[in-house]
Parts: sequence; C-alpha cells; structure tokens
Amino acid sequence: MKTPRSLILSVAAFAALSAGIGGASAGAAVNDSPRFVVAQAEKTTGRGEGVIRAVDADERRLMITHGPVSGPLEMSPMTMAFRVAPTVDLSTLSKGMKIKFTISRDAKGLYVIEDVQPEKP
Ligand SMILES: [Cu+2]
Repeated sequence: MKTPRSLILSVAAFAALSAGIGGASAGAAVNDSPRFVVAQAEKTTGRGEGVIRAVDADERRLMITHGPVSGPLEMSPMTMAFRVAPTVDLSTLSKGMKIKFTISRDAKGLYVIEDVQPEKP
C-alpha cells in the first residue's frame, strides 16, 4: 500500500511543482503587462533650445531648428516639426523666435512639445 501511495504523492508533487512553475511564469506575465503599460504611460521628457522656423496654428505644429536635447529623452541637433501640446499658447510664438522647450514622447513614440519659453533677449 505504501509504495503506490508514495508513487501517487510523488506524481502529485511533481504535478504541483509543474503547475507551480507554470503558475509562476503565468503570474510574471500578468504582472509584467501592467508594469509595461505604466512604463509606456510615463512620459519621457527632454529639454533643449532652438529657433522657431514656422508656426502652424491650424495643425498645432512648430518647425524648430534645435540644438542637442538632453534629459531622459535625448535628441541630436536638427530641424524638425513637433506637435504641440494643448497647454502651449501658439499665439505667443512666431517665426525667428529663440526658445527653450520641453518635449516628451508619448506611448506611440511621437514627440510633443509640452512647454515653450521664449528666450529673453
Ligand atoms: Cu529633433
């Protein structure tokens, strides 16, 4: 009687161990998903300086020639168009203006200007 029972227990223990391992990785996958979403939702930002080349109020875009952007979010100097956050008042900005700006990258990997400060002359 002992041998079959211990065999059954061994099988049960093995099954439990296997389930445990499977459960652990399933749990990790479940835990990873929300963390991944949170990481994507957290905004990565960087700061830089540049000159406004064009203001597109209709599309809410700024064409900027910018220097190196530093912070968690980095970018090499270049001229490019940025989407502009609704909090930025485009009416205060014009072509040729020197600015300091903060950009972020959203979950889709798109850059957005979050803040613009005209440089004081
Ligand atoms: Cu750029």
